[in-house]
Amino acid sequence: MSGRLVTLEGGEGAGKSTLLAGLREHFAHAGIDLLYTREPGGTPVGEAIRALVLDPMHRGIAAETELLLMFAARAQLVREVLRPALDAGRWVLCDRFTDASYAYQGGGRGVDVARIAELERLATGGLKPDLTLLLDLPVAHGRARAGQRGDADRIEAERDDFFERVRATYRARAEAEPERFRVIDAGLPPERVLQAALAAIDELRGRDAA
Ligand code: Z5A
Repeated sequence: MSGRLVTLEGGEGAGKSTLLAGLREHFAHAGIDLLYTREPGGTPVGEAIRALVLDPMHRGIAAETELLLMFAARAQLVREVLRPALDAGRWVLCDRFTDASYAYQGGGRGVDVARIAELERLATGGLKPDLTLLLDLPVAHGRARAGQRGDADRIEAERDDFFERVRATYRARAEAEPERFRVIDAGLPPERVLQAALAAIDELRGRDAA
């Protein structure tokens, strides 16, 4: 049986890294094998693209260039990591996937959605997550949290209205595909966010077992 792809999405300061650390600890403790990876990145080529695209030095990157770089990293990740793992029956937890391109490059930068859909077909060959956990948080709250971290990357240096459009796009996608998305209130304490994420993953595992 094919494995399952679970993705994590959210705006700035939503707490993805914190949740991921909790999930990793939980599954390691339970002896459950999961493959963890991230976007942009997850392969040597993808990590090189990540360093390039997030570098605050590259202020002049066009929206289309940014989009193509995200999908270049994704095409490599799908072929080198995701497909082989899923075909081998493994479960994969991926920190961001194609929804991020719709939210950031589509919603944030205003790139035409039809263009993004074309690239999605090319880069992923139609691979969709089985479950997407969307950590949702008002922009001001998320930015206040992220601000405490310092060292903003190139995209984090965008203005509030950019992140409002990112959030609205994520929420609209979740509303359009309620069977795939679980929206989690990222304003809850970390342990409650972890509980909600585990409940959604358990539900998917339960469906497989049935
Ligand atoms: N990007 C794109 O544009 N297009 C694409 O197609 C893809 C990506 C795939 C890198 O993403 C950038 O790439 C991202 C989108 C773009 N740019 N931006 N912005 P990333 O996922 O690697 O980076 P990130 O967005 O900064 O995620 P992160 O590192 O996981 O950060 P976070 O969500 O802010 O998580 P955190 O570090 O766990 O939390 C931030 C702070 O809040 C920290 O001090 C925590 O202790 C605190 N925190 C966390 N959870 C809680 C709760 N529940 N309560 C209170 N405080 C909390």
